[in-house]
Amino acid sequence: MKETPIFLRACKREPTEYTPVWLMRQAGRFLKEYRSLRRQHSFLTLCKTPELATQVTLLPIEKLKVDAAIIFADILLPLEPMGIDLEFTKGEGPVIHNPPRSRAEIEKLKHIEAEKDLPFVMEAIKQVCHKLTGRIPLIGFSGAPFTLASYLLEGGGTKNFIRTKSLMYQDPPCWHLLMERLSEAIISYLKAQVRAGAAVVQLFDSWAGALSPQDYKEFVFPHSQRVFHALSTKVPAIHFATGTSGILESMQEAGGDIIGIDWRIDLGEAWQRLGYDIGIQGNLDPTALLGPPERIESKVEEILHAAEGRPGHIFNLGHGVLPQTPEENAITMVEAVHRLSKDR
Ligand code: 1CP
Repeated sequence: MKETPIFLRACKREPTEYTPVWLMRQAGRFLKEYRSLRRQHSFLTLCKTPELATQVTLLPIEKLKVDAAIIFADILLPLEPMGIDLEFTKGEGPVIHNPPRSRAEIEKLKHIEAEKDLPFVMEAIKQVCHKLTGRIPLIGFSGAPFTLASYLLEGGGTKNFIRTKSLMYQDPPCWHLLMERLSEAIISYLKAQVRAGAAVVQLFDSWAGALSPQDYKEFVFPHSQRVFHALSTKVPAIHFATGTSGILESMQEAGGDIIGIDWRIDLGEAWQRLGYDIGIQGNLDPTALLGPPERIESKVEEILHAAEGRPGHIFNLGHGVLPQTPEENAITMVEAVHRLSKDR
């Protein structure tokens, strides 16, 4: 019988010989081969061509020696079959051309069936799993309701969440309706990814830390909780956000087997607050990978020290790897995590 991969054992908080590690956005823009593929194909073409998405997913695996793969896709993909006109523009990131501006437009958002509406993602997952042959697990993912709602309402990325928070405060029933629609789509999308072979899922609530603790509880928590309830017991789930200091316990209550945190909070402190019957993922500042190898190594050591060798720590950056990151520095980080955690 094949041994369970170390990453999955850590998800269950079983002791492992070393701390497993992966990098958020590891399959993207910081890799030379990715940039060269992007000169030939648009981002959406890469996502919608399973052979290409498979190739990109596998790029970092051998190169970085990470302990998990993450399917090459984007959190915004499920918005398209909901009726959203989505474009990825050069240098500016995602643009939504028809953000809903009224209750009627929110009501018009289509219900999706992920296998039918996003078949290319499921096909890519199958192909990746076939190639990985169970050596390391594949992580499926989705945006969380709040983070998706923010892109949808703002028409792209945002600093101040003006339209998002305005809807929340001005028309709570309409806000909750939007969050319900998004939650349904997310549940369908994540369940389909698990059926296709994803062994772990991560819910990216990247911008949930922009909310007050009270607003998180009232406007976000019930919807994220519904998503985790719908998934529970199938595969381990990672619940990630940035700026989580004010919402950490609420995130935990909403769900997830592992809580993903960024570098703005000490990992040891965060884990103590959560209690040790839940796993933790994080939390190196991605900017640290721009520094010299000695600094990377000492930062890795700091985080391993904060985790105190407890089972259930998954090493990661606190947010996505920056496009400017030299590949060799990411390799240095992964190697340091493996070596230094073995020695502990
Ligand atoms: O490892 C990987 O790269 C896997 C695939 C992946 C993932 C997990 C991509 C590819 N996107 C994501 C998640 C994602 N997308 C998040 C959550 C993680 C995070 O907070 O960073 C978010 C917020 C997005 C939205 C998005 N898509 C942005 C950010 C915009 C903003 O507000 O700043 C951008 C720039 C994209 C486009 C995108 N997605 C992925 C790639 C490789 C790219 C760049 C496209 C290109 O090649 O030009």
